[in-house]
Amino acid sequence: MRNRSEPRYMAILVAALLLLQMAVAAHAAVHVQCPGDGNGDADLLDPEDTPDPNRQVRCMHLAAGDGYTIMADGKSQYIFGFADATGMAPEDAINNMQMKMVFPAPTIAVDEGDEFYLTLTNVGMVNRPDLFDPHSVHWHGFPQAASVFDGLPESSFGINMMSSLTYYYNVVEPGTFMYHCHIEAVEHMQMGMLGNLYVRPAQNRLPGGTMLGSHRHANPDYNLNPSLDDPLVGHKYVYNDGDGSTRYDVEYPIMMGGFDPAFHDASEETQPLPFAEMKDNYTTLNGRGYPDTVIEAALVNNPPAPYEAYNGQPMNALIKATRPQKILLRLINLNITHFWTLQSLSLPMTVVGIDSKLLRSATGENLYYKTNSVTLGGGQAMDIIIDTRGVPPGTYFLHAADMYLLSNDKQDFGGMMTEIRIE
Ligand SMILES: [Cu+2]
Repeated sequence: MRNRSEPRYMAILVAALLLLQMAVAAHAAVHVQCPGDGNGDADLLDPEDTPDPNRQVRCMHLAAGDGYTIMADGKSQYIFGFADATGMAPEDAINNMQMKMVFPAPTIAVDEGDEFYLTLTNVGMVNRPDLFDPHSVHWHGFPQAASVFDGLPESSFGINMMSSLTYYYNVVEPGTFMYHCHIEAVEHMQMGMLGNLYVRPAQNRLPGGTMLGSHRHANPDYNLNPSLDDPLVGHKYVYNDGDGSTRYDVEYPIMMGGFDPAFHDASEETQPLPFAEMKDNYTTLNGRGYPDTVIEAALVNNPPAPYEAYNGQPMNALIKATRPQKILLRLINLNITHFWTLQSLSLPMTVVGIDSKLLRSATGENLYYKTNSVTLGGGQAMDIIIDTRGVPPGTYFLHAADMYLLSNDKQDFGGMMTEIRIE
């Protein structure tokens, strides 16, 4: 019997591997899979698109790579992240999206019953060409039936630089979830690969007039034409509650988090990364410290030359309502260093869901509770309703209970705080 480690066999093996690698490299390209999409831009509203009217198909194209944010004290912060490439020709995505990542990642909002095709393109780390990190998308807390699309490096794969993959989600469950890159998770999550994600329930799409217990559901556009039903028109609920008790008027996804400036600086300057010393001295809501949380416009970053400035933080954390509206806060913590406690001292919050589940006992009683503070660990989610009936108009604050967190690194008065403005 021949010894397989003979030099001749090794040479053949190496040659075969090289050939295989070349073949893979030749095919590495951006390919958007989206049924009915005529031009590959993951947007189904173009004239050449032919979406199947019998399927609830929704598509999105995300890019992954690096970029910059600006902290509330003016510090420029290097990040890894995601950005929205939907609507872009696939062949343009890499060039257009390099050094354009945003924080938090683009919010993903889908409906129960959707078939969601999410293309992820890894455009590479422009500022760290020594890194050849793959990226992935992991929907935290979501019952993903196909482990290959779950983004875990142990049971799935990462997307290599200059290539793409389309994840498929059969959106079977409503709730407030979150997503992040799962490759080298501690590093890539601290660096900013985190996003809000939620699924609206099928109950939103019932015909108007349907009785949910004693609650009469309203859905005017469905009653006009079921095929044009917009899940955002008519009554909206957090879950399929069957009794209308989770109905809300306006919704705000809010991500609690933080950045460790020493870790980000070390990553930008190619230093050993201080994992065990990680300390998030910038505390944020939707990626901003107060008072940036209440600026409605996108924040323009200030990256070092030769990079060009862009809107690195399009999302704010300002919460607005007109009485008697009910406000839904879809609160998540995707932070890897802290439990956070958020307080709303003047406005009672009703918790109706925890960790993507309606808060209900096994025998069907609502276990909702009123509170002025909530504490979430990393990976936890809460659905909170604030009822503005009878509330005096004004500006209220939602902020970290730990007072030392109300700072932007060395700058006092800021950090994890936002305003709830009620008219
Ligand atoms: Cu990553």
